[in-house]
Amino acid sequence: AYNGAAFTSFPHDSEQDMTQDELKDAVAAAAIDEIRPLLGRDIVIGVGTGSTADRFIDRLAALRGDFRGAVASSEASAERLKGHGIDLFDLNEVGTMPVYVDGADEVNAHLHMIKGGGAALTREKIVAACSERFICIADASKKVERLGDFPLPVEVIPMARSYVARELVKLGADPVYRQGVVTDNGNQILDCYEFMIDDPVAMEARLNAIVGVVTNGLFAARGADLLLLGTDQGVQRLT
Ligand code: ABF
Repeated sequence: AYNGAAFTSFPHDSEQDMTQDELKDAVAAAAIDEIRPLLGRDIVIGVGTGSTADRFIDRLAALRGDFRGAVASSEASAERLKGHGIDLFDLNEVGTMPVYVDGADEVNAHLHMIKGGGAALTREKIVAACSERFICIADASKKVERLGDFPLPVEVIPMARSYVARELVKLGADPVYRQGVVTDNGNQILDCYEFMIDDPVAMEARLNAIVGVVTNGLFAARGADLLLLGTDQGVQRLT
């Protein structure tokens, strides 16, 4: 539910709408404020993937000395973190982390998300599972009533691709093979078009049960704990 009390206004001309990039910057900055109290010399944080997460990574650089390092949810984010001199850790060395910050492709009022537009869904779901709090950062265009306008990505073992696609058709989806994309785990992606999702928790489990599916892009069983949503009126804080 929207927590109306927690709303940060932007110091900008209200006559002028902010660009999507400005909204992404605003939520990245808000996420830095949110995690600052959690940081400490022994703290490792989870860091996500995508253009919004990139802005968070760039701002994290200024806090480099205040925490131990990060676990990245993709090779791309790992490179960016490294470029800022932030130490990277293997998740197996770290255990549970206090917080994971990442973007989303769609998010609903329950803070269920569709993720994986950038093909990093499997590592994102693993890092999220190992984090006490998931902070989702997104511009207002990502907020939806019902998940599914954004094609739901499903990561599959390559030899199972056609089988999984047939199973997805039975569920009502129109799966399309994302040509030329190999995930960080060496797998392939099917994007489910025409697939509006009424019960994200049930559908996440249903898709996970298809043999050959590695991960699906529904983050509902473990959704976000906090959504920082960039709007023209300010950053909304939804829990
Ligand atoms: C990651 O990056 C993904 O799960 C999602 O697909 C994407 C969002 O990217 P952006 O912030 O560029 O819209 O969070």
